[in-house]
Amino acid sequence: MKKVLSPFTRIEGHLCIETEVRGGRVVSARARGEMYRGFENLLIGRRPLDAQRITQRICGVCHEVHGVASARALADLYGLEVPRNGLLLHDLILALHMATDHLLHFYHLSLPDYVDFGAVLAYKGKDPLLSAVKSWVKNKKPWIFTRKVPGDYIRDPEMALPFVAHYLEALEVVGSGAQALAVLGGKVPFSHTIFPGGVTIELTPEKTAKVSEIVDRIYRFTLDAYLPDVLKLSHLYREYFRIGQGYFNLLSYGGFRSLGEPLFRAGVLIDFEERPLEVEKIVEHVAHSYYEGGARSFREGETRPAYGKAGAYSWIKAPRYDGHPMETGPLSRVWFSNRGRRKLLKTLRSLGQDERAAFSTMGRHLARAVETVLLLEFCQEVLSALDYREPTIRTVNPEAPVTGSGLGLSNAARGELLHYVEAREGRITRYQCVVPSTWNFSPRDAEGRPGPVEKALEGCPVRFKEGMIEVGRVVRSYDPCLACSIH
Ligand code: NFE
Ligand code: MG
Repeated sequence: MKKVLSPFTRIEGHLCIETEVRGGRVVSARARGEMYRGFENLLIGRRPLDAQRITQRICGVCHEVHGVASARALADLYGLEVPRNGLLLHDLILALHMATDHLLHFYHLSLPDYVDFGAVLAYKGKDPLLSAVKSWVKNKKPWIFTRKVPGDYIRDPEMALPFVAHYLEALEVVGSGAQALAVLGGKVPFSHTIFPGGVTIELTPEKTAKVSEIVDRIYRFTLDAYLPDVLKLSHLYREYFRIGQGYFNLLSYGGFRSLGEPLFRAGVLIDFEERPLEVEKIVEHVAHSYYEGGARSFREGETRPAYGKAGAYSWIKAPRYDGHPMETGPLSRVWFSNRGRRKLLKTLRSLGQDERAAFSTMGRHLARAVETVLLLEFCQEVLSALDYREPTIRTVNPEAPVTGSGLGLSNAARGELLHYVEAREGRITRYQCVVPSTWNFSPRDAEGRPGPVEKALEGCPVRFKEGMIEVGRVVRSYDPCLACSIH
């Protein structure tokens, strides 16, 4: 029986999940990116500095991450030495964005898969916010609270209400993260201050105090609410440590090096075996994607749309590392951080799970929460390492007739992000992005191997046929961004 989820909701962008279901399980799946945008092509012929403005528009969720990845590629192209404050600020913007985004993903995009928010109707306490939401739900019957696809939700009000309260509080916490990012980035969305040579900000104690206060607030919420809530969910839905297991392949570029020792190491895991990262092994296939041409290294990458191409079913390309489909995300970075991995494995053991359980629906949620703690502690350290007397940026002449290439290996909430630029006499001649959701949501490659999410869906139980809640939970554990994946 063929079952299709489209449009796939509570994600960014246009995703269709097609499944073949037999005997109550998914036997095969296809992830389809349903839109084309063409950022790589519209950059050709422009001045290189335009790229870190324009690529931020790839996504309304993770604009800063494209700004920083592009800035890194351009710094490499111009041969720029970024001053220490600039490196610290790039990392700070990235870490703060990622931590905030993880909260949004857990509370606002994922939790409605597990908790019946209609439980708020049973609220009898005096909390003004919950009481206000209760009467809103009672009077207006908003569908997000009253209509759900069938599923095994947490319905007992005593269990559900603390989740609802944190969902509401998280709206404010995430908003405060955006305020801090606006202090550092000039505005949100689409930062004005990120440049290849650093960040155009006048550092003042008032600004860093404001950002510190917000980071501390997000950190407290993470320790008091987010981590305990993920643990609670892990207890209640422990079968999801076996559902949604993929390839046991992970990709980490490493990152957050501005304080010296990197927060995450670079490396790859293939069939559970660790190897050093060799970036030249990254190749993008298009056999099942709507593009002309064959498999190409990002250095020779091209993007020639061919809608309707025989055998193709997605606008997402299929990146492979040494031929392997790779999962990337908080799990891949935490795996390559000694402190992060220890924390993750210790938590898994306390839940009676082994290390393979990390590669699962619930394992991804847990890794994301662990990463949030690491990122916020990193932000706190960076804030005290900034030096008000030193420059934050080294400028570059926007009209310099630069010729050459630049590579930016960077991080994003959903995984590892690569920007690559080539220029001739001050004009871009090639621009290629290999994006986290492109890795995770890739279609089959030239050898017919499914992408990571397609693979993770194989074997997924389908007890609730209408809406396929289990499939939704597996897919959302990767925090899909389709706008990014098709760029
Ligand atoms: Ni549009 Fe983004 C990038 C992806 S990660 S959300 O890069 O995939 O936050
Ligand atoms: Mg690309």
